[in-house]
Amino acid sequence: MAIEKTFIMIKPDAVRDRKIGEIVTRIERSGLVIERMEMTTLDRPTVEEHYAHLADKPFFGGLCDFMTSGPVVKMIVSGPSAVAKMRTLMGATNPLDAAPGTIRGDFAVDVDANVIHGSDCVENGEIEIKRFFG
Ligand code: RTP
Repeated sequence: MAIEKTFIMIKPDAVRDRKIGEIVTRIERSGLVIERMEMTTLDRPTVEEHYAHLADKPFFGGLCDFMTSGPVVKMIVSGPSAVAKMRTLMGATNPLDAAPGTIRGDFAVDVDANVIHGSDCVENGEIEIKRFFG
């Protein structure tokens, strides 16, 4: 299995709800490696760029408000098939569809505030790591 890097972000709702520790524990327990981790508050242009593929959606403004509403924890996570492994750990985008035992299944109830972001492919992971870590 190829060793990959993926970009992970604990969103402002989970930071506010003091879930950082539990989420980090799940990532480490999975066998993946946290290579970098930093708490920061995102600026709006960076969030708008990150979610540019959703710019025409009615929820885009609210999504950008939410993502800039407080600190996030950004990470570079690596390991065998790290992109898919993290997507499995995270669960479905909509917490109503996320299985119990997944991060969103256990900690999120609303698609507008769904606790965690993870890159959807290796190429986007590279772009996102550059965008958020420079
Ligand atoms: P993410 O980027 O946060 O990991 O989410 P994703 O790839 O699983 O899903 P994406 O389609 O890129 O959506 C990004 C974020 O937009 C919010 N969303 N809200 N109200 C809605 O119907 C809706 N749909 C998507 C979610 O917060 C989602 O994580």
